[in-house]
Amino acid sequence: RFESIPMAPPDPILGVSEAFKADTNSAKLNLGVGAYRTEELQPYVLNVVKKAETLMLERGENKEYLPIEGLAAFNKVTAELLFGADNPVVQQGKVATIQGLSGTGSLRLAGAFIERYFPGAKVLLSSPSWGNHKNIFNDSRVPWSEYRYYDPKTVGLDFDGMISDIKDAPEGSFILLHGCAHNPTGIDPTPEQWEKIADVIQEKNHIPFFDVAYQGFASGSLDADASSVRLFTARGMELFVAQSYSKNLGLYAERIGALNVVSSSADAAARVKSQLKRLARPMYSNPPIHGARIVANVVGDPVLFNEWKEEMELMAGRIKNVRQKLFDSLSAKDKSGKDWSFILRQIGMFSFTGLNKAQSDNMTDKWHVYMTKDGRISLAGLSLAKCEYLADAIIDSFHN
Ligand code: PLP
Ligand code: TYF
Repeated sequence: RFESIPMAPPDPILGVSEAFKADTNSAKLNLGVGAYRTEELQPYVLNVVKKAETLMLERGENKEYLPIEGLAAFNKVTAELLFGADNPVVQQGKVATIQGLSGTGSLRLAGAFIERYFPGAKVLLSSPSWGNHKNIFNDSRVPWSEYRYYDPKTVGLDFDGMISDIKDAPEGSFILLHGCAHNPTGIDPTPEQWEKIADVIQEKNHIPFFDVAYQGFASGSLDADASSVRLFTARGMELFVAQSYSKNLGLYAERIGALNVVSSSADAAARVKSQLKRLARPMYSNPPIHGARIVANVVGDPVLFNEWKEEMELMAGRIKNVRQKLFDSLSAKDKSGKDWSFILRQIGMFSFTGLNKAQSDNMTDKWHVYMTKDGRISLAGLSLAKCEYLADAIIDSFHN
């Protein structure tokens, strides 16, 4: 009976890492997955994470099941980190927070909630968006479509297109927004543009649905990177936020994140939370404890919290340095007169190079540079030492 099961295609992002591993060329570079590497291109475990884990061992904590909604201390600090501890929505108990299986699992839980309580409602995704968004809503049986976002002519935001598509969506749609450091383009709206986005969303009774996977990685400031979400809550809007600690605490494999639902009253928030628990129970029963404890210890402790901010600035700073060096190398080497300044305008872990599929294939086949076929490169996987090589590869591929 299993003979008829067809082979599934590999994940377009995680599949790149598989191909990279199989390549024996010593010049190879993995710029596929958005995972932070040191200048030596090694994975990095944050010092604050090690300290939190030492604390946990010393305390001799047990491995009992968590409640369905996760670790209470985690849920408290994660909502405060996102909205701000003094935010009225937090103070007034209007936020239902449930620990999720990192960003992905939190998005998926939101998908299940939308499917059950907003049947037929559409989710609008940016074009382009993180590839897994489509999979998540497909499997949740939530219809989705796209709004214009990236403008290849300016390598910038198609703001008018975005506004017009959000306006044209059926009333009461869920508008998925990247809270900061848009993946894959690295292009975020300005504060003024966020206000206008909030205006049309309110006009059309849409529901904002933020995906926050890079808090602290866009500007280097946790508060500044949450300003988009806070701007919407300040307007009293009901909304969703999926959070992830994969990148900013380097907890990729711990699968730690949260889904926050802001309601117009504490009563509604309690009911929403009860339904989220009901949805989570048959899917995974309850979430894992280790990452939740790490986050609770780091974010909930003023000393570790400050150390975390320093380490995050270090990570964000290293990415900014390779961004600058890559731009300098491209500008110096490329004789075609092409303007590479878009690289400096993009923020976060990625650069959207504008390389098309054939050119991206050339990067991999000829230069052993592994990247996604949409032309995205992860600068978090690049070192200063490799910038010149990468610039040669990009110039060759562009003019190929
Ligand atoms: N959302 C976006 C935009 C992402 O880039 C990612 C991946 O990093 C995620 C969500 C979810 O990642 P994770 O499930 O590891 O938290
Ligand atoms: O875009 C990225 O590289 C990250 C990592 O199924 C990622 O979001 C990629 C694919 C995936 C989970 C995480």
